[in-house]
Amino acid sequence: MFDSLSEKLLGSLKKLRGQSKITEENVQDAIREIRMSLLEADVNFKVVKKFIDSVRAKALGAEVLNGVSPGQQFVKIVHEELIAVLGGDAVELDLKASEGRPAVVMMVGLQGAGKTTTSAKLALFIRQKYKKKPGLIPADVYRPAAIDQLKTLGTQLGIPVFPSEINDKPEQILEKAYAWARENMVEVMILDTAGRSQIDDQLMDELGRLQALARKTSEVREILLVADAMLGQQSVSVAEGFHAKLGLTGLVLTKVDGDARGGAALSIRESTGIPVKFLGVGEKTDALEVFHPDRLASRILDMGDVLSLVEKAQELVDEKTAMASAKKIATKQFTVEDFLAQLQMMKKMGGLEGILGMLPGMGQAMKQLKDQAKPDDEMKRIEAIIRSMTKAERHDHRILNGSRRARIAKGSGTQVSEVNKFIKSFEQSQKAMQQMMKMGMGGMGGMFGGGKKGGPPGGFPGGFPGGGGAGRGRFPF
Ligand SMILES: Nc1nc2c(ncn2[C@@H]2O[C@H](COP(=O)(O)OP(=O)(O)O)[C@@H](O)[C@H]2O)c(=O)[nH]1
Ligand SMILES: [Mg+2]
Repeated sequence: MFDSLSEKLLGSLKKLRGQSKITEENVQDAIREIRMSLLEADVNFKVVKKFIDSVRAKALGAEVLNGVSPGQQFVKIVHEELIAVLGGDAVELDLKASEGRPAVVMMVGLQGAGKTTTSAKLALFIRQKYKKKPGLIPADVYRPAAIDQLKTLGTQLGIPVFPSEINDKPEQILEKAYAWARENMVEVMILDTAGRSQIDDQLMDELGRLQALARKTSEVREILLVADAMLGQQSVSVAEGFHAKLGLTGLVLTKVDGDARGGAALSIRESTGIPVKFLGVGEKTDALEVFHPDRLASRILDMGDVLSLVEKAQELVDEKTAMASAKKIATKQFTVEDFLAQLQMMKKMGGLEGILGMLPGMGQAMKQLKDQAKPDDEMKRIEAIIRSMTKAERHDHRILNGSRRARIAKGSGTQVSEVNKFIKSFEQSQKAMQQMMKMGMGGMGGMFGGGKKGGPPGGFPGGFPGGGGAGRGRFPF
């Protein structure tokens, strides 16, 4: 799925990624290639335009983070925009039912889109994930085979299927199905409706009547359009047609397994505002996936290493934290408490080894570190010491007299000598940070460079996050 798009996007981004410097020219090239890839993937041209415009605007406005190359950051921007186009967060099904009224999920769509198959898949999913009892209601009475098809699937899965009869009107079926649902303690009724080869008034009227009727007696929670992904951006007009008449709550894109382009998935949400909720990825009844925009974007842009590196760098220079600690350092108020906060941040990044491991060419430094002490063990010990300190002690370490130090050592399972060592380290690191602030070094630069002379002994990197201001540039375009 999305194979060709993925390949092309990666191709254009990889060229950029290798560059240590980004020029206006090579970004223009990359943007042009991204536009081409999207159009070739059959993404709606309006969506492509919007996508490109916001990638460009974001790249222009972005400040380059320390520790990542502008190329890497550009990849991240494209990734974020992909998630936005795909709809942001995954959207859950709404299956709430009020007393005695089952929830109804109505499946609509063109003929052959996969309504019947998806009805069965969804019933299985609802039983497994929501622990609710589903019931299948065949309402496609024009084709006898359609009723049998659903019955067969239901029997296979052990899911009750309402015994619709061919001569019944859909409305009659619905009425009888209620009584049946209550008798059988069905909590979610999945209504498999008829389709046509294209949108026509007669079908829309029938679906509209069905919807109105269903509303009278039960909770019509979801009206899902089942659309064939192979339609590409054509699915946009189909979705608009159904949405205008019925008010869709979501979409299921089927046959995604056979669609290498991905145009529908990328066009529909942005064009219609209707969330894609599921992907059909095969003919079998378990071939249904919840649609996760972020996961899909990562699948399309297979650059997990770059993305997590940029994310972590972003976390680090969280503006507020940076500003607050910069201010504190400047006024000599940097406390043990702040130190602990920085330790936490570092832990989030996977410890020192984790951080180094993510940077290209740091293998040598890692080896050296390992030969010395185990920095992450040291971090754990320091954390234990700080956690055994009282609030007052963390606020002003100068009150730590002999008996306090002994108590802390006991509480943290360390020796008094280790507590002493930490306090000394802390004082040194406090000084180092102040120096760095004066010199205008901050962020990651401080972490890697500052440790050498100003950092405390024991391999613990002293001037960790520091202030954010210095060393940041802009994309040069
Ligand atoms: N490969 C693949 N085939 C699917 C998928 N969903 C449905 N189909 C097939 O598409 C055809 C039409 O499906 P059906 O459920 O009868 O469509 P309906 O007319 O909308 O009810 C059947 O052969 C299904 O097996 C899917 O996600 N992937
Ligand atoms: Mg069908």
